[in-house]
Amino acid sequence: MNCKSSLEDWRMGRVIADKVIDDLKRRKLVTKEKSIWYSLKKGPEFVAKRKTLATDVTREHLKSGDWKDLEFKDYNYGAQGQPIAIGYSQPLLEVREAIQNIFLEMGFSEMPTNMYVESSFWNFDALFQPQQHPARDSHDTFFLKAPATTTQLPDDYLEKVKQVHQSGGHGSKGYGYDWKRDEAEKNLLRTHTTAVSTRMLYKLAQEKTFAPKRYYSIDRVFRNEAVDRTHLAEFHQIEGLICDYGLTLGDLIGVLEDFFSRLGMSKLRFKPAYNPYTEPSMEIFSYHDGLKKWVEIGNSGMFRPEMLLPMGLPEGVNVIAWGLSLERPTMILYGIDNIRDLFGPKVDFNLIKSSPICRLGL
Ligand code: FB9
Repeated sequence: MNCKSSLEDWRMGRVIADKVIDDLKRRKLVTKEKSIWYSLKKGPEFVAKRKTLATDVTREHLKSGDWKDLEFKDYNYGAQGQPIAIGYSQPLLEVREAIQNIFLEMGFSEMPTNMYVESSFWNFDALFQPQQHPARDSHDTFFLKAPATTTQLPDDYLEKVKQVHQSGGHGSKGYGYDWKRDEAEKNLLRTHTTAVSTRMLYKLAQEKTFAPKRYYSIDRVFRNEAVDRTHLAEFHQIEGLICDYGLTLGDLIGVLEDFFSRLGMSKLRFKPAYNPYTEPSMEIFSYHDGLKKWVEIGNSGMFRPEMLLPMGLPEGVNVIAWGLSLERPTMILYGIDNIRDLFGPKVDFNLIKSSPICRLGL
């Protein structure tokens, strides 16, 4: 079959065998081209001049009276309303409010945490944290260049703190090192809101008659730490403390069970831990059904007598306290994997807009 006759066939619209086409293609005499054709024809609604459907009865329509022969567009009851420009609360503030309400329901009052800059004295020394403790060097702590030091430390109390560090007292032998005032006067960005707890307990000790107290704080703390998926150089610390006669470790465990059950965490485990300012100390773990694992949810302990007695708190008064972060529960509750998506310059606003109301304890 020669190509002239087959092309003729094609022109006449006769079917050409595939084999022939393949042959012609192999000899590059023809190429296959796909073309799509549409035929347009009038639809049922076709009109020469489209009538615009009115969507509103306007003043002009009423005045001109032409509203009588207007055709109105059907109501689209499914139409979304204009998005209302409302504010959105940062997930962190949502969870902060929920946890604040738990503290208030449990009879706690908030400590004033509006001072990010603190002296080493209230942040470390008053907590019986020795001056050569690793957390006190610039690898872990942001020290201030200006004002580099503070001048407002209560001298008599400072003397007592010096004594207890150098030679102990109240049954403690202290650390036996040469305590330096200028080290305590160094200003820093507070590394924990426990610095505020110290100030509040000292103030409480100055009152004529001792009254039991329940305090809480939720605010920013700063640590010169390596930034990673769950850690930034600053985070929000949540802290609770109860100050009263004869408080025991059992009371601490009891109040932790109560507090965390209101956060929806019931199965708790406690692991002995160490903090310079509490003895005994415990890390707190909770079994998280969603994550199917035990999660470390905080730290806790009983403030040492070497911290409380120099303040002037009466013998027999104990202080139980615990702490956790605000970012960790918020990340888990909102399913946020990287802390930088939750806090800081890289937060994606749509996450804030799309984040549902925080429901704790469910
Ligand atoms: O928040 C932490 N974990 C956490 C808390 C809640 C949570 O909720 C989920 C919804 C279910 C999940 C996780 N942590 C404390 C534990 C860890 O994340 C830990 O690795 C990191 N910690 C921070 C400090 O990091 C350097 C969290 C932060 C922390 C640790 C200790 C304290 C406060 C914050 C404290 C304290 C304390 C101890 C004794 C007396 C007074 C205060």
